[in-house]
Amino acid sequence: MSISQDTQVALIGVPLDLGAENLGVDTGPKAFRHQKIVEKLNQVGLNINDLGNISCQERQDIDTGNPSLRYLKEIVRVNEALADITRKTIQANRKIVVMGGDHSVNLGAMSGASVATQGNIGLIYLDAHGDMNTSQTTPTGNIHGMHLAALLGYGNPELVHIHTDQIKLSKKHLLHIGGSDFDQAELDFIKQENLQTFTLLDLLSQNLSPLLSMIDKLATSVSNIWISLDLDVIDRIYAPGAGMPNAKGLTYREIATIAEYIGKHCNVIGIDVVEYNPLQDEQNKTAELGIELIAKFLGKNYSWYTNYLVANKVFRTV
Ligand SMILES: [Mn+2]
Repeated sequence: MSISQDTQVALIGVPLDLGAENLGVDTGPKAFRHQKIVEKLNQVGLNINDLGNISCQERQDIDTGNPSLRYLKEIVRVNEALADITRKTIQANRKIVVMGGDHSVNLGAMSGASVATQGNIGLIYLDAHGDMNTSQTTPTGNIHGMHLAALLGYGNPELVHIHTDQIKLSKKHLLHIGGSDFDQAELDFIKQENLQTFTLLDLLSQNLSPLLSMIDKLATSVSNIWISLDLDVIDRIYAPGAGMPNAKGLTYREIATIAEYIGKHCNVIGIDVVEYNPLQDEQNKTAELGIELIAKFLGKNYSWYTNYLVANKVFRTV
């Protein structure tokens, strides 16, 4: 038996684009691997076990189904598979990183994590959008705008009941960060449910201090934290390869600082990084930033120096 200080982390790709209309996000996992996600995360002290991808059907091969819940059947099937893998990984005392795919993969990942931790879990959700519509309020029928409501117990029963019938996330244990484009129905839902949000306006008017207190409070009310990072929360200058590039997103300085703080103050057991669209990326910089933020959320330091070592094949010997 070998003794290792490294954190054991499973890595899984979910090349699903049926929850969105941004063609290209299905190639996210392949592009992350091309950018050497496994080697780079290993280099900073994470022991990565790449489990490969969950296979997803192509939209031209299946029916759209209900226009208010587009591609529901396949999205449910993929998320059931992801929930199962996520639950087993966490039950085996490993962490898990999920590469999307569109944001609807958060539903299966969080559902599996919630069951594995018996609901003792908080969700830190970084996104310019709310993703809190239901089939009644959705303007598009795209499920990547509904799964967060489903985790809280609202909306289509098949989405709410992924993996088990129980509600996966207590509303007290959600912290939504970076919102700037909520739909009216989402604003009403946030108010009605008294959900915790820290919007772009909060950030610009109050700086980071109130957010750090909110993170600390969440980290003391639950034992485990899941991170869901929609790359569109970051400004398009730094993350051009987001499904919906954002002209008023967080700066590198802001997102890197938030990720470092969370990594040092929370027990992060899993992360999904979603809506990465390599077709819109510039010199892979969005993928590179995604890899850096995963390392930071998991409490590791990640710098240009690490990249230098990898680029020059200076791997650590055990
Ligand atoms: Mn999203």
